[in-house]
Parts: sequence; structure tokens; C-alpha cells
Amino acid sequence: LENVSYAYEDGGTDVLADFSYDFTPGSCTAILGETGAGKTTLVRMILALIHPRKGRAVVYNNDGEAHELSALTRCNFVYVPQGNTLLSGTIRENLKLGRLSATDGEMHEALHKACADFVFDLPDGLGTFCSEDGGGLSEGQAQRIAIARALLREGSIMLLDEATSSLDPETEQRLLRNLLESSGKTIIFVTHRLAVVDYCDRVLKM
Ligand code: DUT
Ligand code: MG
Repeated sequence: LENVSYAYEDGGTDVLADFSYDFTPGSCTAILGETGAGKTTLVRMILALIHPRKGRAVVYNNDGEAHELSALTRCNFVYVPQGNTLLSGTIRENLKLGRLSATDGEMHEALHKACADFVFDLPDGLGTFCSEDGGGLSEGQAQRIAIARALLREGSIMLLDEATSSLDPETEQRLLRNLLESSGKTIIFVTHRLAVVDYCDRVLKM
């Protein structure tokens, strides 16, 4: 991101003002900042759901060529949004939204990485039904299934927007360690918890 600015309304105050940051390949960056600081706005800009009013937002391919962020570059990102995003259906059906062809074995692996081993202890396992917005599961359980679903997706850059806010600190740290060890992805991790910073290479305070 090079000197980007963004305001939600014409003439409104800038949420991002002349902001520059370089997320390097393979790094894990923690984004910290109080509520309303602009963390989700930054994530939306990276996903090209909103566009900078000024400045430049690009992603580089393996040949080092810059491509302006757009709907076309979005497929490189794996996004776990803030809030609950499970749909009505079984856990298996929810995970298949990440990768339609995923086998039970691949789903097990993703659930394990996402610290969601509790699924294996449910009487119906992957066939357990959850209602819209994850009903039937605790918030922290739903969050981990949403992360497992994201892990099944392709895309080299993972964006987690407070995707672990309902986990206890130990589980959150274990999950982050799993992500760092196994994925080889670039990780951008929005969090309110300072302790997570120990596991990240870089910290961006908004
Ligand atoms: N804002 C709007 N319209 C929107 C979204 C946000 O005006 O549709 C404002 C509210 C806030 C600022 O932009 O003053 C930044 O919001 P953002 O959602 O980026 O903040 P956050 O850092 O993600 O806050 P939280 O920790 O509460 O998720
Ligand atoms: Mg937010």
C-alpha cells in the first residue's frame, strides 16, 4: 500500500490517510488498534471491496510484477471475516464451501490445524448440523470451523479479521502457531490481543 487514503463518505474524515505499508511474502503481520481505528477498512481495501481515493494498492506476482488490487486479484486471498459466517447445514457442508472437492481426510486435517478437534468428539462428527450463524455451536467453536474452511481454500495470503476473538488465549496462540508452521502463506492477522504479537514477525499498530 503506497500513500493510500480512504474516507467512507465524500468529504468525510479519512479513516486511512496517506498510509503506506508493505506486507512481505511469507510474513505474519499482527494488526492492532482500538475499535474504529480502521483495521477492517484496511482489510476491505486489500480485498478490493473498497478502493483507495488516493495512492496505490498493489499485489506482486512471482515475477515481481505489480497488479493493482481489484476483483481479479481477490482470488489470491483467503479471508476470515469478523463475526460469525457459518451457514445452515452440516459442518461438512460448511467446510465444502472452502473446497468443494475436499475429502473427509482433508477436512480432518484442516479442523486439526484450526484447533477444532472437538468436532471429532461430537456424536455426528462432520455431519453435525449447525443453524445459520453457527447456532448449536459456541462462538469459539464456530470461529474455528470458519478458519478450517478458510484453510481448505486456495490462495497464498490469509486475512483473519478478529477471527479468533472468542478463543481463550492459549487456543488462539496454538492456532496461530499451527498456521505459521504449516501453511507457508502470508498471514495478516487482526487482533485485540497483545500476546499474539509474540508469534508474529511484524506488528502494525493502527
Ligand atoms: N466506518 C464508516 N462506514 C463503514 C465502516 C466504517 O463510516 O461502513 C467508519 C467507522 C470507524 C472507521 O470507519 O470510525 C473505521 O472502521 P473499521 O471498521 O475499519 O474499524 P475497526 O478498526 O475494524 O474496528 P473494530 O475493532 O471495532 O472492528
Ligand atoms: Mg473491524
